[in-house]
Amino acid sequence: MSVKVFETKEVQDLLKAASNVDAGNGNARFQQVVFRLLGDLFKAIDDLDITPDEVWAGINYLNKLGQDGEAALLAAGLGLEKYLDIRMDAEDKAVGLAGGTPRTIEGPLYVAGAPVRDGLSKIDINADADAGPLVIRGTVKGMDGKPVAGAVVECWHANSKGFYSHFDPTGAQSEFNLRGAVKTGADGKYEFRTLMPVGYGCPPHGATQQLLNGLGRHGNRPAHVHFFVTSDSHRKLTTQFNIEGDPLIWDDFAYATREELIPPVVEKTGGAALGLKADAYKDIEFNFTVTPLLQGKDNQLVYRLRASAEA
Ligand code: MBD
Ligand code: FE
Repeated sequence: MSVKVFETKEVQDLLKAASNVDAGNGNARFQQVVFRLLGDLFKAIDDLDITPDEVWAGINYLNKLGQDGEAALLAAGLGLEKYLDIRMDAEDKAVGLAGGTPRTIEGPLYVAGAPVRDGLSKIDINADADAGPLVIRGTVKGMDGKPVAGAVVECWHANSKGFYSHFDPTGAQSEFNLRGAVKTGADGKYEFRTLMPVGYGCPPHGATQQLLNGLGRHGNRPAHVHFFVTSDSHRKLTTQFNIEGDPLIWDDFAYATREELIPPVVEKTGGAALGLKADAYKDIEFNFTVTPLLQGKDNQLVYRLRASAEA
C-alpha cells in the first residue's frame, strides 16, 4: 500500500517546525540545510514507500557508524568526497584555473604534526619485512613552470599490510611512521625515502564494509600515496598518486584514481648508498604544479576535523 503524505500541510508544517526555518533565531544557514535534507528524506520515504523497519535499520546503522568512528570513511566510499572534488574542479574551470596537478580526495587517515625537514625526509621508521624500498621525489612548480621555494610537501601512506600509523589496529607502527613533511629550497625539490605501500581495505566488521556488502561492493583501494602541498604563494593542493600496475587502480572504492596521477615506477640500483634497506629500489618521480591564490585567497582550503599528534 502506497500512501502519499509529503505534500500535505501537516507534513510541510512538521518539516518547518522541526528545522525551525524562518524562525528568526538559530543559524539560518543550518536551518536551510536541515530543512532541505530532512525534506528530501521525508519525500524519499513517501516515494519509495520506505517501511518503518527500514527506517529503524537506518537509524541503528548511524549508531554503529558513529561507534566505529567511520563516518568519514563512509563519505569516501559513497563517493561524497569525490563529489566535492568534482565540484571544486568545476569551480576552478569556471574561473579559468586549469593546468595544475589534479586534486584528489584527502581521505580520513591524515595526521597533522609530522616533523618538517628541508628537502629530504626518510619516513620509514619501523622495519617492514614485506616492503621494499621506495624513493618518491620531484619538484614543486608554479603554473609558469618555475620551482616554488618554501613549499611544504606532506606525504602519508600505508605499510605492507595496508595499515596507516596512528590508525593501525595491530598497534605495530610508531607515530608518524610513513608520514613526513619536506620543505623545498630554491630548486623546489622534495624527496621521501620510504617503503612501498599496499592498498587499503575497510575494516571487515565495520559499518562502512557492512553497507558496502549490502550494495554488493568491495571496500578496497589500490596502493597509493597521499600529499598536501602548501605554500604562502599558492593554493593548497590535496592529491594522491597510485602505484602503477595495482589491479584496483580503476576499481577504487573511494573513486580517487585519475589518469594524471599514475606515475611510472622505475627500478633502480644504488639504494645502499642512499641508506635504503636494499640496493635495488623503486623510484617514482612526481612533480607538482600548484595554482595561484585567487584574489589573494586560497579557495581550496578545506576545514575538517583531523587527527594530530606530536612527533
Ligand atoms: C584510505 O587510505 C584512503 O585514502 C581513503 C580515501 C579511504 C580509506 C582509506
Ligand atoms: Fe589512503
